[in-house]
Amino acid sequence: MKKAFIFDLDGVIVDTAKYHFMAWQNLANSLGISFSKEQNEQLKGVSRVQSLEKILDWGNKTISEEEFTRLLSEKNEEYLKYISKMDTTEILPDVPRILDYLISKRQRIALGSASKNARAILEKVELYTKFHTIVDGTNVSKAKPDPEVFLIGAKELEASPENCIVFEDSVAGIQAANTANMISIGIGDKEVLHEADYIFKNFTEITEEFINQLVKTEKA
Ligand code: B16
Ligand code: MG
Repeated sequence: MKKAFIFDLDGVIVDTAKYHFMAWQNLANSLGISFSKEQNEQLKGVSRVQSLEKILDWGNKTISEEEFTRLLSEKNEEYLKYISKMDTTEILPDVPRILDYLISKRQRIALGSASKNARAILEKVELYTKFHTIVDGTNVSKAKPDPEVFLIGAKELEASPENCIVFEDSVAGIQAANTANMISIGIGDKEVLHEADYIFKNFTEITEEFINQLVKTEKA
């Protein structure tokens, strides 16, 4: 029974939401649209294109296709400037402990992220080599809550969906894992992520015993 452990990136491995926020806020302000931290929450796990669509919608703004493409690349350029300064100190608590424990137990590990910058971020925080496969925004055509990103990860790790365990911080990501019939583990607020099979505030709460139990369990 081959297991696969699939990790989301933003909000699970690193907190890049703050950088997305700064870049989207500058873009929104340049268009005369106000953009709050609460609205940024709604962009977690959402693709770049859909994020801009939402911001324009909130500001009641219509723009040309050309302008849309230009704004997308402007936002990404600013975001890339922020992530170019990232280092290992930005890894969320106990993520390396869990990854190293899984590796010591010969478990297979995938990244399942909506971000097209996932590979660059993993390189910056020196975690790239911990993953057997990386599925990101460059590999998928359908965004979470569609399960495509996790199903590709499962296929690449040769595990059936019921033998996959997904770590996610977004509601859309938990729904994607559940739709795929995978075990979903919410990282964050239990009120927000109540649809998950298990919920933890962060990885410091996850014990080796719990991981051992996951290695043995199959989704009913
Ligand atoms: P990019 P995840 C997501 O990452 C972010 O949560 C979301 O806010 C962002 O818009 C999306 O990646 C696309 O990112 O602009 O870098 O392609 O949580 O799926 O790891
Ligand atoms: Mg996320």
